[in-house]
Amino acid sequence: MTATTRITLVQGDITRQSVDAVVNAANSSLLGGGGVDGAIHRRGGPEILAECRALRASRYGRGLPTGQAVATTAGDLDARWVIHTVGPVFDPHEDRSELLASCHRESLRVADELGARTVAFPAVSTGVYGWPVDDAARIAVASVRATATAVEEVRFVLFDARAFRAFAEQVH
Ligand code: AR6
Repeated sequence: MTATTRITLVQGDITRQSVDAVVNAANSSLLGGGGVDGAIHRRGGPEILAECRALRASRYGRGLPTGQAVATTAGDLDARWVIHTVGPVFDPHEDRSELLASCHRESLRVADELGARTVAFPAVSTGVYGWPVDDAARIAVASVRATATAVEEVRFVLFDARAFRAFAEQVH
């Protein structure tokens, strides 16, 4: 982040946020799934999936690699773009934290390319992908702090109180 970047925290539903860009905790297929991915596609409507399919057909025939990020329209969400990133599956036997940091760095890089000034992130990898939320919060916040970006607000939107507390520990 830079001197003009603020990190804010909200407990709630990321699909209800008014921001320039919403980050999606996607999978490599870019074709949807459960969790926050399912919620974004449900509320955002079919335009998002249509652009994801086009990305698979053009740039990402083998899928979006873990740790990378790519943008589509935000469809019916109150946002301009969805930035899809693929978090690593947690593995207690292998340190994949650099890939989780990369998700945040790359999402902010894409946000800068788009000119997004407010970006909402979910707690990437902490659901289906099994990452312990305290550790994920530490990595996510450190990665944002270490990334030079023109984004003015990085808003972590945490679904439950447990995740909110984990992020609050890191930010305050
Ligand atoms: N708003 C904010 N956070 C949410 C919402 C929401 N509407 N819904 C869930 N969360 P997950 P992952 C939280 O499983 O672990 C998908 O099937 C949730 O409580 O969505 O990165 C993809 O297609 C958790 O804290 O993402 C992939 O296959 C966090 O979002 C896979 O899951 C992330 O949980 C990705 O797994």
